[in-house]
Amino acid sequence: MNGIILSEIKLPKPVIRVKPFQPSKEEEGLSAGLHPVLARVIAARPLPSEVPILEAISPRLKNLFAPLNMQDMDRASDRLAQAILQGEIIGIETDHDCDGQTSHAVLYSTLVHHFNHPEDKIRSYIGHRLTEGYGLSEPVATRILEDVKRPSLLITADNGSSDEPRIQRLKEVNIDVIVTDHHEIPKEGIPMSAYAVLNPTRPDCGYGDPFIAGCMVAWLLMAATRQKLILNNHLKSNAPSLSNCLDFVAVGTIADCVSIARSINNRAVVAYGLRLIEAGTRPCWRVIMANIAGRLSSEDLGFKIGPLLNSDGRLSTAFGSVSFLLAKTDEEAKSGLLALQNSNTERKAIQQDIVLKGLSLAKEQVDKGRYALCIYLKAGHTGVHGIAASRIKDIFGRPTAFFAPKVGAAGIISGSVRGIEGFHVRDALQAVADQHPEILLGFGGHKGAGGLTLQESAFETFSLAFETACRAQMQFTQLGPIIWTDGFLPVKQLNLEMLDALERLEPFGREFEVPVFELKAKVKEIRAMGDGTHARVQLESEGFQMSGVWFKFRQSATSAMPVQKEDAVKVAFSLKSSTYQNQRRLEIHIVHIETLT
Ligand SMILES: [Mn+2]
Repeated sequence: MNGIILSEIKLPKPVIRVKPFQPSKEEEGLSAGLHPVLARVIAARPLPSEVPILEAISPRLKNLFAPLNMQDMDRASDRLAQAILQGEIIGIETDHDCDGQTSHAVLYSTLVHHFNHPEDKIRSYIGHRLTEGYGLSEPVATRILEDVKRPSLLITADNGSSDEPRIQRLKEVNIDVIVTDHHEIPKEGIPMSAYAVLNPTRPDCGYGDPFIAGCMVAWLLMAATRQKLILNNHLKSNAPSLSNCLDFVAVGTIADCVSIARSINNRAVVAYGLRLIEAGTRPCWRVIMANIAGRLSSEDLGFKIGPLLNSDGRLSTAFGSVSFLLAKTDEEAKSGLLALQNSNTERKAIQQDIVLKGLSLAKEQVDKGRYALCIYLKAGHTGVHGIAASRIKDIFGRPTAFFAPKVGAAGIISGSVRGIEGFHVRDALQAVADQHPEILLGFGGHKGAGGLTLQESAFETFSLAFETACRAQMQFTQLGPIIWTDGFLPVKQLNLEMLDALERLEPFGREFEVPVFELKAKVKEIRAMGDGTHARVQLESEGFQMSGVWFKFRQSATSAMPVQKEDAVKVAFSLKSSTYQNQRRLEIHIVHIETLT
């Protein structure tokens, strides 16, 4: 299978479809004075209905929900304040992904810079992805127990809700554990041995927003603790607010793919954090901004900064990323960035190889009529199978599980699952577990994504059970790749004013995607550029001529042209701008072109 090239695999062609929208929301937007195009865009995104529309689009920090409404927050922040006042050794435990890294940075920098806790009284623990797995695992718990400077208080972030047995081990030697997490509570309930469990998905949680990321839960703990430390006179009443740490929260929130529509908290912190990053408030942002031209967008967080930080945790521990985020000087940040760029390049090469191999296996399953795709590569890499699952899910428009051997555990494989619109990953895994309790060694996740471990010998059984679970859920779901759009945009509205108006809807992210529009046109010319996988396309529509850029329009420079001159087509596109000789110009970015017959 080595050496296979993408162009040998005939991939399904995406179809362009108008995303469903709520006419009543469109009305509300129009009455609030929104431009008709914006009102229509908003109506196709699930903003919370109880908040006035303009406030939901652009919430302020003062709209953030109060931390103390979270179940256990009072108890957790009292305990943390006590540990600070008494100079206890405090441990921070997080995963290696971007949400974990930024959570780590929030906790660490707040303890040191806001609460003046001595750095030698903070212990950092990050699970090694390949050898220690996710969460507060046995190896991580053992490391904590054997630490020469053992903490008396441990804060987990972005994990811990499913780690009762390890938390119990720590409790036995009087380590208090404050769990801060946003993953769904397991069937068995919250970890009873924890000192406190902060998790907005707890059924008894009064916070009111289950969509926040792990780094935001960690930030809320610190915000509540700040209030306690002011009451205790450890901090002055005018001590700086923790809003200057929302840069970290913004990055973790976007990278963790939580909803940017359903949560005004997420919208507010991402919008605020973006401006901190853009202003270069830390050495790490200053060196990153040197590589980004113009205004920083939420897409930059999602496609540039997130993957860069994540690459470190994929291949080793994530200490490199966390140290980069916390770098004290620009020099330190520069060398950190270089190391991250190298591991990102390595990650991309490994990923490309694995996606290619996975594609051909996936294609065989699609040809057999499978709804769900289950791929196991013996030579896979658990560090990138999440991204691989995501790519293959997009290409075939089907739920995808991607497996590789678990490092250091003979006969065990671990998998990442990614779902499509209208599908719940964790529910599907739960259905498999209910039907075959013996085969799943462990699993977790939420609606869009999940992970699991299996005996290698159970792979076939899992594939069939997962297929059954998917079919049960997706009776009415359309399979195959779909490009969702916000409807037709008249050619005369293709201008910079329109783009400026659309940019006021920032931040974009999951469930609040960058608007994509459609138009009908005739292809006047298509010309490959760059490495031959990008094209410039001349179009004619409603008597106007226009030109657009179509990135990755074909799999390789030798693949056939997907459209021909004079074809009547439907174009899905988004609006961007570029600056040339100080002149800002509108750019049409083509997402897909469908030939009309
Ligand atoms: Mn997370």
